[in-house]
Amino acid sequence: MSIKNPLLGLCQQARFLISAAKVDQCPPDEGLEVAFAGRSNAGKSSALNTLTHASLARTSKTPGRTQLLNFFELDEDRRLVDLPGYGYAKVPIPLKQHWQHHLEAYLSSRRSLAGLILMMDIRHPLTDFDRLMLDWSVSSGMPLHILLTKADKLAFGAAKNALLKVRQDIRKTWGEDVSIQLFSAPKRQGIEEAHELLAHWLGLLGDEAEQDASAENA
Ligand SMILES: Nc1nc2c(ncn2[C@@H]2O[C@H](COP(=O)(O)OP(=O)(O)OP(=O)(O)O)[C@@H](O)[C@H]2O)c(=O)[nH]1
Ligand SMILES: [Mg+2]
Repeated sequence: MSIKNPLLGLCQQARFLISAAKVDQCPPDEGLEVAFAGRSNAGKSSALNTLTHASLARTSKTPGRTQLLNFFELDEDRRLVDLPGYGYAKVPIPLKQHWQHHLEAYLSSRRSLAGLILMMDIRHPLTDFDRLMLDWSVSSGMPLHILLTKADKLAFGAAKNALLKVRQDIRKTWGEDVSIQLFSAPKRQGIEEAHELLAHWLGLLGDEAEQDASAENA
């Protein structure tokens, strides 16, 4: 990218805002936010930390670590949200139902939600839960971008092939609007591509930023 992405500056000032166990504990539904979703252990918190160059979100070898919606503030009007991982079998059922209920309530009611980043472990893509998220996003017109995480676990060629295969499957079922890329937290792979997309969704680059600027000047 030739122009410096304005998101880089915002990442430097990113800070933890609040943990919400339910929708009514979320920060005011204003401005724009992008949420990180995916199966437990897919690497959501790691991706969020890698993309903000910070250790904001807690990561863990034990799936089911993130049990609340954790909000991180980039500036007054922009947030990132680490969502609870879905689909972890060892979590007691009432707790699982609690999360799923609140996750659904969040997804369906949050007006400031500008897009979803869906993390899928490159070795286990397109689980039933991923498919539900894709169905929901496409049917509700919510922009969705996929990070195929842990790409470092495969050799370069195998990772590329996995990307092509999953991309093809997604196009067939969910159409052209869902985008997908490789990502690795320890190798810091895929950061620039994800940053560019986040900056667009958060109104920092492209059409939205231009519209904002012209609205301010009007
Ligand atoms: N090799 C490798 N390991 C990763 C990568 N991303 C995450 N991990 C590891 O995978 C495990 C789970 O990562 P988290 O980021 O905590 O996963 P999560 O999706 O936030 O999990 P929950 O909060 O339980 O839903 C940790 O041990 C991470 O170190 C990656 O890109 N490569
Ligand atoms: Mg997590």
